[in-house]
Amino acid sequence: MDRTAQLTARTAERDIAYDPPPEAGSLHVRAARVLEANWTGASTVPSRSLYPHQWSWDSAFIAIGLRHLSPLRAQTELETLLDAQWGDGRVPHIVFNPSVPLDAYFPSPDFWRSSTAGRAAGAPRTVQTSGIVQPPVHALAAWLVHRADPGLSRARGFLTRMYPRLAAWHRYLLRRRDLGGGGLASVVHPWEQGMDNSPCWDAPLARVTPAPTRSFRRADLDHGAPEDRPTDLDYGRYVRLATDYRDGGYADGGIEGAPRRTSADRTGDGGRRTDAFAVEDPSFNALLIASEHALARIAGELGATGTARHARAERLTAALIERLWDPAEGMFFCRDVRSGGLIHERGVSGLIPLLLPGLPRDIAAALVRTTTSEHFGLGTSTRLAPSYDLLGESFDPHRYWRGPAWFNTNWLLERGLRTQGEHRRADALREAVLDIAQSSDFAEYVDPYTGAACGATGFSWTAALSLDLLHSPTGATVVNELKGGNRG
Ligand code: 9WN
Repeated sequence: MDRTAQLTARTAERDIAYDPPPEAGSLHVRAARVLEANWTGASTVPSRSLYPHQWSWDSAFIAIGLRHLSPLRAQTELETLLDAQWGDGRVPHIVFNPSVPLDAYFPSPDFWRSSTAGRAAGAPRTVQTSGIVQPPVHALAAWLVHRADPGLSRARGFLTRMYPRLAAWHRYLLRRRDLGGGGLASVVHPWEQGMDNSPCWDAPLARVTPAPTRSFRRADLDHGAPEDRPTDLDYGRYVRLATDYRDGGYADGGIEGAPRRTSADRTGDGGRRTDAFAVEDPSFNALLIASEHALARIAGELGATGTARHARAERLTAALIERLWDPAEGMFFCRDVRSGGLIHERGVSGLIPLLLPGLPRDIAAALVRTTTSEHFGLGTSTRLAPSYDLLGESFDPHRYWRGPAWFNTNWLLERGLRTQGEHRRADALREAVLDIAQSSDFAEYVDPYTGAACGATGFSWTAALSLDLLHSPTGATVVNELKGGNRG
């Protein structure tokens, strides 16, 4: 029996229904069907049409939902992803399925060439991956998955096997990606932050000379409406950045890495800059901090002390505030590491630090005000928070990450509002996620005013995170989960 067949058989044996069997047609049943349809035997694709491989932060969110259907499948999801980890600790943003045709998704494995271009960075030889990363939600997911069935987790040595890998992943981010020198991790490509086309990237991306449109073929437009997707100009820039990173052997220049060339370096191909894009993002770093708290809990479960990790998470929270908090605007902004300044675009990313247990009260209160202000309209003009400022010049209710509401960010905000004791607002947001996930047929994203579906339907994290909200007691907070306390 091959690995996939073994995993499928093991998973089938252990499928668990937590609650009394739900009625057919219920949210639980419909969400479970989406996840079943997108399951490949060892992991879950975000969408059968648009994203036919395994994506990193998608898998973490998917595992958080899957734990309510099958803790074994949830563990397997994370194990499959971390099996593709690179020697330098990075967890690649895509793990390619070799049975999917090359032209089904761009950029495909022959673009990234991980096993050759990534050799010096320790890319695996037997599995093809991308060379960039995505937000570190994995330790948080691993901890929540463990809590769903600690007996199974212990019997399988799940956390014992995950812990060193997750620790290496965080080490990579903190040592090799501290490009700004202030303690936070930088992203070197908009795809790394996960909110690919956010207006927050417009200024730093403007420095990047786009790859010619004729040099690549987009596969996303075969499945998605062009007006819902990034423009060709943005795609040209994404391709340029990824090509340059690959051609530099995916080398990083943090305190442990080889020195990176500065943005002034030229490659002599007509003005192309290397290393032009480096941004400290609030959501990416908040998720790293939440995951560092989770890693402390995992260490505790394994009989070690998590004190040093909790302390590091608190230090990172202080760095996040020092480098990215804008008290006048009442939210966090991205920092453009190359120009040195804050990027004054209001993206939903700047609200995600609500998730952090160590946030000072005044900052948490200001963030809640901004969430409900006319810029995001939560609970007034919108039921789900938009991905970008409703009043921003670049706002577009349908275009990728430039305004539509996404379910993963709204799940994070729901968890964040609860963490800050805002249960009434969190309850309303929970109801909205559950209603709109169903009415949109588990859309990838929706118009923030109407809830109309955009992008793909049957989207895995939409189904998974709805399941999580459906089954998590409303009184549970991430503080309890991350710093000790009741089960949530
Ligand atoms: C590039 C898979 C991914 C998500 C990202 C989302 C989108 C890919 C793309 O889809 O990105 O990674 O091709 O646009 O922006 O957050 O992980 O669902």
